[in-house]
Amino acid sequence: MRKKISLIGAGQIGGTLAHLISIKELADVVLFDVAEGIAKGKALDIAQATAVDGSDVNLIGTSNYEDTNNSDVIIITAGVPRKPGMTRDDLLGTNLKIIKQVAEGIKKTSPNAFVICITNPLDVIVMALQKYSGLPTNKIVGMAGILDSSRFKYFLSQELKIPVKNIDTLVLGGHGDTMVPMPNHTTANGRALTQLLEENTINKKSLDSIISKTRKGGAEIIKLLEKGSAFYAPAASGVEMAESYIKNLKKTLPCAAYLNGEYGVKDLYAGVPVIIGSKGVEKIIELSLSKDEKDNFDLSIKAVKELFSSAVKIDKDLAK
Ligand code: A3D
Repeated sequence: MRKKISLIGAGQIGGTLAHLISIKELADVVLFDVAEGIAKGKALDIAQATAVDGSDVNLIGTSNYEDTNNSDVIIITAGVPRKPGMTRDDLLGTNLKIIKQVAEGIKKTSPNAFVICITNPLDVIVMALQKYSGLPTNKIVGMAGILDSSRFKYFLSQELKIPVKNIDTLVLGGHGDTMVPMPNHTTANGRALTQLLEENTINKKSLDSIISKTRKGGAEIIKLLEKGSAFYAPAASGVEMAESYIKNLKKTLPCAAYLNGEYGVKDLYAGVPVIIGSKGVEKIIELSLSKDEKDNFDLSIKAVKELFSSAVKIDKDLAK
């Protein structure tokens, strides 16, 4: 039987997710949104595209949680995106309320689903989603690291003039201005970036500027779009996580996962490499970090913890 993916939020990312899932024939799709017309309209539009794409999946749009019953995967993008000049943290109050409603909806209808959250501010919202819904921590993850890594890869590929697929790298930590690109865990054409630095194929100044561009990658797009934030690369990243779960690919992917002592962090969601297979988050990979990387990672964790404290001040239910 075909799998079922429900997309909570049928906005820019939700619609793109639906089309990608349909093109890949990964699952039947339920597009859910409080704005029922948007969900229904996009489902109908993409369903008509299946005739051209040659894909065999069903799509429906709805504002009724019952239609998402027994989903295999749920991807959440419900919430407001940033406007030019805003930080992700500015979205906290509004998106926290929305995520509480979503948690109520999905825990009743799909308690066994693998849930991928994309709504910002990512690490704190995914943590709140887990607390509100009570679903197991290995079944709730946040998407950010794949996107941040894809930005780092893209900027490096432009600088080194090699195809993006020949670059392997990771961005860890929280999905905010303190995210941690990892030059020491980066290879280009199979060669360590540290080595390329030593032989001056890339210089320190260019690398620092690439790291800064990666951290500001989302803001650059928001400024250009004027309305809304990035959605193609975020959707592609969400689909990679869903596919690894549905097909039990056991890929190692950087995701916001629940840490229970790993990396010296307890009871917090943050970006680390994890293996995603049919059991959800099957393993957290603990990399050895250099002093610099560890210092930056700790700084990023501190920022996530501080924002979670602000969330608890907004809603005392999160203190439980
Ligand atoms: P947008 O196009 O505005 O879509 C959001 C949708 O959520 C809208 O259609 C709303 O009607 C809907 N919505 C609002 N409240 C509810 C609710 N209670 N239940 C169901 N649906 C609701 O935004 P978008 O798709 O561009 O972005 C969605 C979220 O993803 C935002 O919070 C962004 O900041 C975030 N985002 C995260 C990343 C990461 O890497 C983590 C990247 C890009 C965007």
